[in-house]
Amino acid sequence: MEEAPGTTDRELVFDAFRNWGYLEADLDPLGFLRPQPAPELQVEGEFAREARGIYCGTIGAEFMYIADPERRRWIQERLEGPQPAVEQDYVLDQLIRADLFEQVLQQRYLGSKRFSLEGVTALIPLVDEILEVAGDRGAAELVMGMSHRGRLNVIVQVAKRPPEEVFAGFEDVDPRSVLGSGDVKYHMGATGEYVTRSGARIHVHLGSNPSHLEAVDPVIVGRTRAKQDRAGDDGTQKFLPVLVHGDGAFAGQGIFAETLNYSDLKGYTVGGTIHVIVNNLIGFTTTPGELHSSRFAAQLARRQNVPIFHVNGEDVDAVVRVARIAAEYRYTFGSDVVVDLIGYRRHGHSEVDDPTITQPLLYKVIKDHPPLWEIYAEDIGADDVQQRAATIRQEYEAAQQKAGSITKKPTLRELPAYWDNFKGGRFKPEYAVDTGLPREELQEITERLTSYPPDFHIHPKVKKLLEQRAEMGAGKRPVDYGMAEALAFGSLVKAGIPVRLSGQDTRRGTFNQRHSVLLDIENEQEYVPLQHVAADQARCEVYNSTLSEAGVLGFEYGYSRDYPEALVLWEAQFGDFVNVAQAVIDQFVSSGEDKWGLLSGLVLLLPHGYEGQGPEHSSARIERFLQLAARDNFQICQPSNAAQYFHLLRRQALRPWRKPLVVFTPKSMLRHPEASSPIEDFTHPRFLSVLPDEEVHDARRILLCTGKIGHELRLERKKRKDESTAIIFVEQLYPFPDADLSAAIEQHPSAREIVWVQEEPANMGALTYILPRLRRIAGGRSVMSVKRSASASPATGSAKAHEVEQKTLLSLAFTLKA
Ligand SMILES: Cc1ncc(C[n+]2csc(CCOP(=O)(O)OP(=O)(O)O)c2C)c(N)n1
Ligand SMILES: [Mg+2]
Repeated sequence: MEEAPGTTDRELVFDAFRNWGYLEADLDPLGFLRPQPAPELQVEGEFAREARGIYCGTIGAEFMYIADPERRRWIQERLEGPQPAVEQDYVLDQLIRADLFEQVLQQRYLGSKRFSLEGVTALIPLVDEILEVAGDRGAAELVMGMSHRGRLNVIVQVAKRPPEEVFAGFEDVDPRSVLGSGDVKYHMGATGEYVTRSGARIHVHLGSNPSHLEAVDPVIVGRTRAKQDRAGDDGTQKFLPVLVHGDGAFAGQGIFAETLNYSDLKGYTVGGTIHVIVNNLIGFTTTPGELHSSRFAAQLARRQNVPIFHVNGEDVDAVVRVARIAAEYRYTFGSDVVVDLIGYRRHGHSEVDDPTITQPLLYKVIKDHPPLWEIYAEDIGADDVQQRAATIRQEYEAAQQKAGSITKKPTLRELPAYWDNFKGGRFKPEYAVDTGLPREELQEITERLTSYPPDFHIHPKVKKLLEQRAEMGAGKRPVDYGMAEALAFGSLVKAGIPVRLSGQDTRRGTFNQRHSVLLDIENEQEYVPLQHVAADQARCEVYNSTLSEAGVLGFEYGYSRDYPEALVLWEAQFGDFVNVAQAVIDQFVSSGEDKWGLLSGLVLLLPHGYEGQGPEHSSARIERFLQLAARDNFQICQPSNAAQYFHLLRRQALRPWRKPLVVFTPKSMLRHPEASSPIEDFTHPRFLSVLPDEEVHDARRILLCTGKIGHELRLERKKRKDESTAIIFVEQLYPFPDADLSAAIEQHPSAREIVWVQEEPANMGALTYILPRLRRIAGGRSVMSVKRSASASPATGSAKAHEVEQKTLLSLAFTLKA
């Protein structure tokens, strides 16, 4: 008779449990998430008993989909081999501290939100064990991102801020320091030093974050990458990223999936991020069955070669073991890893929320459920636990008393020294720098940018492009945008300023304009001229990004936050797609300084312009950026020629003022002679925020515009043989160049009419921003505007309709009467 498979063959039985054991594991401390019987596991016998003990206990591991057998074997050995001892007394202390901290907050500040950790308190020993492993591996810093749940507790227990600082947040001391700015206490970042049991000192940095769940993920990973790049070869050992997620957010928010997707990519990897899901099996009032289509929120991570360790949050020793396995896995394989810490939520979503309305049965159980430290003390037979608890409670009470006498809002964090030389706040004239370069230097850089090794088989089209660029640099042909950008990057890396650019198809350039990476057509070997500008130059990196906006923009913003000396740029494929990243723009790029006092010099390159390519290939939504502009929070520019683009990029890197820069970049104008510049313009001192009209003197009518339409207006003027209309380009929309614009207008004392001309519909573009400002400086002249009619969609889908519209705009610009 044939034997039932699996009952005698140890490996077969074990494989069944390795594959499916997590389904029957005992993971929910309150028992609501019931084991799901797996047919493969309905086997008896000694091996089955043994395997069940390992794979269906309080740890449930999902890892058999990992393609690399060595990684699977490594995990198997860790789970099936002898288990390291846990220092239970030490862990008990952490649990008491974490829970009592919440309880003191609850008693002292009844009715305030704190998003208590109670129910998943094992997070604290979990992170402690990660730090223990990291310390052994030479970690210098834990870079951590997390949202609301348990954050205040983490600030005290992990980032080691004195508890009185957190209490002072509840007292809301010093409100005058943050009128109109600042952020709520559970969003502010914190830094401190953690000393592990074995004596390693690890800097802990918990990043500031917005309410928008998971939006901080790419930012933390980008920041970690910048820190690692600064550190050099052992950067991934020294800087360890840990992201703490809610179960609802982990499963639901796409920006996390985007972040996970680039974890193994050269331009974005950080040698593995440890993800911890603080899984209370609820999101606000919503149940797991409503939050995700999978059994576990964590299963989103299965799309990649990432192991998932579910663990019952009330078996604290198992939590500590899993933390060690996860951290060692990250350090061994340089991979992301997920720990799914399953517990419950003791109170409502926040403490002012009554959960018995939406989860009456669950909360009946929770009401009678003892705190974790009591359960653990009993498990390990600690007898002095009440005494220990009383002592710890007294410590917190004393800290709470102390908070009452704090009068200045505590900052909770220190900035790294590399921020010492950079400024935020309002622009000051002393920040201005010259950005022009002598002809000889431009020539020298051009030679480096247009040459390649003698045995390199270059594509004939690229060869021609480089020949043209050589002529541009030599002054024999006007310089186009692609070359202007290369000259800017080349001159910066030559001066020791690193350049990092990423975006979709950015290495070649969406419009075939960049060609930053040359490919040998016989063997696809790469040659990057920008990496061969000078012997002691800084890094120049250009990456094709994943097909993501929010995730990648978040990453580059994060990178810029920890590399202020570098020029960091993100490019949208078309500016139209930037709205996919709107939360990152609203919550970080435009408001990070206002909320958290944190600066960034990130550059956004957004191709913009009405060229008949339809509603989604026309507008980068200038109006949206202008609406966000206040208190010099960022710079919004549209350089209308190549030299202006060159000066603008150099200005961004060379000024000590660190402000995000939004650049509306051209498409059809990239190689257009009208927008190309003579090489002399690159020797001029600086970027001009307004381009006055050099051709027409004392005009009767002034057309004011920004970007491509200005060039079209010039052609139209030529066609009309008009000699009485001046065309002025506003190159910097924000901060608004009042003085420069006034001066450009004053050059035409006889002008009676100023017309703002834009391609965008009346409810878009710069119109509503510019008109009131223009009226202020118009000095009695009448101010009019020419634009497309207000429209729900940015542009027509018909190329012919576009042409008709565009013609009408140009004609009206010259004929409209007040
Ligand atoms: C992008 C976004 N959508 C909605 C919210 C509102 N919100 C705040 S917390 C929360 C529930 C979060 O659930 P989960 O991720 O499980 O975290 P938990 O609070 O349970 O720890 C929601 C919907 C938000 N903050 N961000
Ligand atoms: Mg939750």
